[in-house]
Parts: sequence; C-alpha cells; structure tokens
Amino acid sequence: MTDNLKKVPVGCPHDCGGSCLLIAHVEDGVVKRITTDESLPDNPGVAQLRACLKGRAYRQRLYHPDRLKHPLKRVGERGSGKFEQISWDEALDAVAENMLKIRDKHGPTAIMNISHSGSMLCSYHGKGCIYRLLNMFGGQTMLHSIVSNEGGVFAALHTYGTVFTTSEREDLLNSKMIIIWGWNPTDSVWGTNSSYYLALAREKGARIVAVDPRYTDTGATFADQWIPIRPGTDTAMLVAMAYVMIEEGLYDKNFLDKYTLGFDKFKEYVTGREDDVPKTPQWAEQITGVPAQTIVELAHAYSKTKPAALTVGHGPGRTNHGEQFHRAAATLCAMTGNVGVSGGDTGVSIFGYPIQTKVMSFPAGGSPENVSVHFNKWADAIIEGRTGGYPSDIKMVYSVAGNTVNQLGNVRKADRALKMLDFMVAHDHFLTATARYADIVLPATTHFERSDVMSPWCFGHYIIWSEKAIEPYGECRNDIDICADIAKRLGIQSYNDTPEDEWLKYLTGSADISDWDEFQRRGFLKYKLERSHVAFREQVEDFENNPFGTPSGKMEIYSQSIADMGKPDVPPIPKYVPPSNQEADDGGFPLRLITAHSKKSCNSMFYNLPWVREAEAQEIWINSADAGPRGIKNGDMVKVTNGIGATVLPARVTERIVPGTVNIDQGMQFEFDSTGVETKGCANAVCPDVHTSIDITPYNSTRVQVARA
Ligand SMILES: Nc1nc2c(c(=O)[nH]1)N[C@H]1C(S)=C(S)[C@@H](COP(=O)(O)OP(=O)(O)OC[C@H]3O[C@@H](n4cnc5c(=O)[nH]c(N)nc54)[C@H](O)[C@@H]3O)O[C@H]1N2
Ligand SMILES: Nc1nc2c(c(=O)[nH]1)N[C@H]1C(S)=C(S)[C@@H](COP(=O)(O)OP(=O)(O)OC[C@H]3O[C@@H](n4cnc5c(=O)[nH]c(N)nc54)[C@H](O)[C@@H]3O)O[C@H]1N2
Ligand SMILES: [Mo]
Repeated sequence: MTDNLKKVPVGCPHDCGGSCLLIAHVEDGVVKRITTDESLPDNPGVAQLRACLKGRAYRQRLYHPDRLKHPLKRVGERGSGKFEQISWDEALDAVAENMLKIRDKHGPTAIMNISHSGSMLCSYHGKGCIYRLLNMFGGQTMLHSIVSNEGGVFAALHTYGTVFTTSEREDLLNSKMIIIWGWNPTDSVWGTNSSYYLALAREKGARIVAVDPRYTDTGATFADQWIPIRPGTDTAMLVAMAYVMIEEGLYDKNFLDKYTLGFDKFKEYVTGREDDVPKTPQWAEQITGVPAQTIVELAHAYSKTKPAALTVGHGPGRTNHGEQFHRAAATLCAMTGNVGVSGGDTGVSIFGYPIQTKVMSFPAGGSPENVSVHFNKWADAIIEGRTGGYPSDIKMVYSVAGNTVNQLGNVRKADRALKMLDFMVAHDHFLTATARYADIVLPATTHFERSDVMSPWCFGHYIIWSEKAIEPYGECRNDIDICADIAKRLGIQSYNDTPEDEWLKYLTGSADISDWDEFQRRGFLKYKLERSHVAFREQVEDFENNPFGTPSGKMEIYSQSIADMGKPDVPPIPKYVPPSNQEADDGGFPLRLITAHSKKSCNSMFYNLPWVREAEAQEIWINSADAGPRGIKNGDMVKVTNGIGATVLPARVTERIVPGTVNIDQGMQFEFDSTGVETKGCANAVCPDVHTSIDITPYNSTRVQVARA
C-alpha cells in the first residue's frame, strides 16, 4: 500500500433491484480492489448497504479485455460484429449527419429510441440524456410499458390508487408468517437488504412459506415449506384460499367493510353463486397442481397468524392475466386485515418509502411530437411500419444503456428488423447483442468514471453519493457529453450548459442534504424516520382523513375503472381467467417455460466476468419426470424449441422445479449458428414478442419442447 491510495465511495446504478455502496481502492489512478459498506449502522432504520458478488467483481468489468475503448464504425454486414476504430469527430459527425438526413426526409419519429435500464439509478448520468437530445431534435418513437411488472402497476393503480404499495423491508421483522410468492431475493435482490431482513425474521421465529415453480435459493435458505405451483395459475390458488376463508368465516369482515369496496361481488364469484363453479381447493388443485389439502392448510395458517406478510415478486405477474394475480393477492391481504398493518403486506410490490420523489432525473426537455409503440413490439414496428398499423416508419434506432435487442421477445425477428434500418447508434460499455447491430458504437464511461447521486430501486430510505474514482477508460466519454456534442452538430442550443456539480445540486434539491461534505465523505445519506415505513398505515390508522387514492377512496376489490375499460379478459373483480383456446393450444410445445432473473447476471450484464461465472452456470432446469422420457441426463446439451425459435444449452435435471415446467434464466446474449439456432441459452430466442390487453410482456407464459441436442 502506498500513500497515494484513496478509498472512494461509488454506488452501483444498474437495474438489479438493489442500490449498494462500493468502495473503490484507487492507487495511481487504477482501481486495485473493491470493498463495500463497512460503516457502523448509526441509524437502526437502514442496515449497511453491502454489495453483491457482481458489485464486488466490478474491477473485472471495468478492465475487461472486451470493454469498448474507442468509437467504432461498422464495416461488415449489420450484426456481423465487424467494426473498425474511428475518431470521436468522425463518429459524432456520422451520427449527426444521419440524424439530420433522416429527420429531413422522414420526420423525427423515424428515429426509434430503444434505450432501457442499464444506468437506471443514476439521477444525472442515466438514460435521460437521449430522451432530451431526441426531444430537442423534434421527437422520437418511444417504447411504452414496463416490461418488469406492468401487471403489478395496473393492479396497484386500480386497487390502491398508487404505486407506493410496499412497506420497508425491515418491517418483515414484525411478521409472524411470511409467504414469499414468486419472490426470490437471494438472487434478484429487490432492495439491498431483503435477504438480510428475511434472515433476521426467520431468526425471530417467523414461519416462511415459498410458493414458486422452483425451489429457489431463497426458498432453500429461508423457507419452512416449499409449495410448488404451475406458473401462470397462482390466481386460482389465491381464489381457492379465499374460498376456504369465506366458507369457514376466517376473514376480517370489519376490515373489509371499512376499507374496501366490492368484496360482496368477489364473494359471489368465489362461492360460485355467480357462475355455478365454487372455487374450491379441489377446483384449484386441477389447475395449479397444488394438492387441495395444502391449499386449505395455507389458508388456515395465513388467516390465523397475525400479522402475516404475503410478499410477492414480479415473476407471477409477468404472465398472461398477471394483473389478476396481484389483484387477488391484494384481496387476500385485505381479507386477513394485513394491509396498512406493521408485519403485513399488500400483495403487490412496487415502491416502498417514496425516496424516488426526492431525487430528480436529468430532464427530458423540448416540446416534441413523440409517438410510441409497445416495448415488445419494437422490432415488429420496424418491420411493419405505418402500413402495419404502427404510428411511424422507422429508419433509425438509437440505444443508450439498454440491450433491448436481447432482452425483449423473439430475437430472430429483432435480427430481421435491424437489417432493414438505414442507421443505428449505440452507446455501451461492451459490444452487446444490441451494439453489434449499430453502424456507430460509442464507448461510454461507467459510474466509476463520473460523479452522480443514486436513489434505491424501490426500497430503503437512503441516497448514495457516487464519486468519480478514476479517469475515463480508454477514450470513453459520459453519455451526456456525447449527446451534448451531437446536439451542437445538430444546431440544438442549450442542450447542456450546466456543469455536473451544479446539476447534481439541482437534481437533489428536495433531498434534504444539509451537509454535502459529510454526504460525500461517507458516500450515503440515510434518512432518519420516526418509525419504519408501512404502506397504507395512514389510511388504516385514520381513514377519514387519509382515503386511498382510488376513485372511491377505498381499496377497490371491485374496480369500476377496470369495468369501464370493457376488456372481456380483464374482469373488474380478481378472477382466475383460464387460458384462451389459443393460449391453451400448446401447438406441440407441452412444457411451460419461465425465465427467471438470476444471481449470475443483472439482466444481460455481468455474465462475462470470471468471478461471476463461477457462481452459477447457464442451464435449463428440467424435472426428472420430464427429462427421463426424453432421454435427457444431467449435463446433456438440449435444444429448446417452439414456433418462435430455438436455443441450445446444458440441462440440469433437478427436483427443484415442478414437473411440466422448465426454467431458462433470462439475460444470456444471443449468438446464432449457421442454421439460425441460438447457441448461448438466450431465453428470448423462444419468448414471443407479444403483450396482453393491458400491456404485460408475458415472458413466463411461454411454451416449449425440449429434446437432446
Ligand atoms: N441478480 C439479479 N437481480 C435482479 C435482476 C437480475 O437480472 N439479476 N433483475 C432485476 C429486475 S430488472 C427485475 S424487474 C427484478 C425481477 O424480479 P422478479 O420478477 O421477482 O424475478 P424473477 O426471477 O423473474 O421471478 C421471481 C420468482 O418468481 C418465480 N415465478 C416465475 N413465474 C411464476 C409464476 O407464474 N408463479 C409463481 N408463483 N412464481 C413464478 C420464479 O421462479 C422466481 O423464483 O429483479 C431485479 N433484480
Ligand atoms: N425472457 C425474459 N427477458 C427479460 C426479462 C424476463 O424476465 N424474461 N426481464 C425483463 C426485464 S424485467 C428488464 S428490466 C429488461 C432489462 O433490459 P435492459 O435494460 O435492456 O437490460 P440490461 O442487460 O440491463 O442492459 C443494460 C445495458 O446498459 C449498459 N450500460 C450500463 N450502464 C451504462 C451507462 O452508464 N452508459 C451506457 N451507455 N450503457 C450502460 C450495459 O452494459 C448493458 O448492456 O429485460 C427484460 N428481459
Ligand atoms: Mo425489470
């Protein structure tokens, strides 16, 4: 160690569910080592912000031999990955020239912005820069819907009237029973300290039950019981639990009367008075594969143990009719009187304490004429254009901090669409599946090479100071500076005349940072709350003065606003909606596919790091009951196919997944062989480019066949 060793606090802004503190040990301008939050917790409300394996392996990402160092220009066929190094001036001139040409000939909406979530927690250096550039340029075709949890958002808004539906993780310590339903935070994080609080809750004696098609690491580590379930059928199980509670009088009538609207209608449906089908546990067993007795026992335990948290992830909602799962889960939370109560939960997890409202993002600006298409239709919109009913004809694609080409459904169609473009630009750290198709690739800095303020993904009342620790790698530049230089070439005035430090002060103006020196020295500010945040506590403690944000002011089990939409597949009370004939017809693809988020990547990032690869291999999980008849043995290479495409990867034959269902972790970057088969285990080689009538991207409702490769 030499005298010039500095320890610099840096955050981690990627879209992995946490927001953690990294401490960069910098010597002679090089990050030599990364540690994490070792401060003594001075505020009991916020535990240490300790980083995961990916954050701690970040040095391998910073100095990876494949990291982009220079601007690149495509020389081979689009998508072939053949590029040559060019200068910044040449690169920026080419981008500006093409943008002007395309706008003049086709209008600004001929440019599609497919940027996504890579730098999502950065308040200043996030993807806002590209929206601002394109808005000031006159407009763009944007992509709408939230691929993560559109079903959850829909359910939250219609049931509770807000997306701030979740309590502080710390509040799990007040639960006597925790049902983790399609939630796997040991892998998918969901707030830096979720697993920590689950561990503490378990030590305190909470009973933990996992309902998941997979025996996840969270289930294996924390749960007393794993209830395997067929994906996409959860609503039937929840409704049958409601049946048990109604038949046995095990629900909180006072709570329902005072705080909710429409339970009577739900009851008619559950008991079968509405449609002559009582939603009994036996009825649900046929649909879910969960034994009726198990459903009865869970209904008893959940309704009799108080308080109890029904804590959900996004996996079950990322299905056809996924909003019904969240609406039904919320209804059970109300039936058991667990909403707004310490130790309870709400059945839909989106945001916790509204820290996000304290820190602003780089403003989009301009007065553009934007249009948009659904995220999962971006490639179709390029191929079909206006004649196919889309709002624009796309000639150019711009991508900053996203890997949309890899992360949305049907990557083979993506390949086809991109080959039709006149021009494409991508800013990234690596030559990703997306960047590979660009005409100009611009190398961006990471958060180690610029300063920023970061707020948590959805849980935790803190913000992070992330300080520039090293000079930009190679010729890398900040996304905002790149956009500013393009703006100048486009004749746009005032894209950005304000220095970084002034922006950061402005964007955090509402964040109550009284002592910037202290904030910057420690690398975080943890807010002191008088008591731990519990979602809807105000509504439940003092309803008269704090109605819910819904039209009726109550929690809406029946939603008139949903009824008014008139969508036959979206009932106004939570219902199990059976698959349509089209969905039910598996077309010879009998296995259900789910595509989980795993510890070895953050979406498509990190799996190229040796330390991260050691943690977990990319394999398809398949039950022995499905593998045996197919002659598949553990470790065999298998081919996964359906009408969308095919991918090849090793099989992990395991009882940790329910029979009839297989899992491919999402996030591997695709590569095709000469026959068009994807060879890296990319889930989106087989997930389709579709969405439901309320815009859910139903990755987890995919059907496949699996055979030995
Ligand atoms: N390490 C890591 N962390 C991440 C991410 C990552 O890629 N890597 N991604 C981040 C992002 S962008 C998001 S949106 C979140 C995603 O967070 P989630 O959507 O909650 O994560 P998933 O793993 O897709 O799903 C959670 C669990 O649901 C189960 N599941 C899938 N389908 C069903 C179903 O129909 N019913 C039931 N009961 N369970 C089901 C899966 O087996 C899984 O164990 O995670 C974030 N955190
Ligand atoms: N089959 C299937 N597919 C899924 C899912 C699923 O469950 N199943 N989950 C979906 C979900 S929930 C999500 S949120 C999406 C995520 O989709 P994306 O946001 O497209 O995925 P990432 O892999 O996070 O891509 C981020 C990219 O940004 C780059 N990046 C990071 N920081 C910066 C920066 O500061 N500047 C620049 N220029 N680049 C940067 C990274 O190198 C990376 O290539 O994936 C979806 N895809
Ligand atoms: Mo996501």
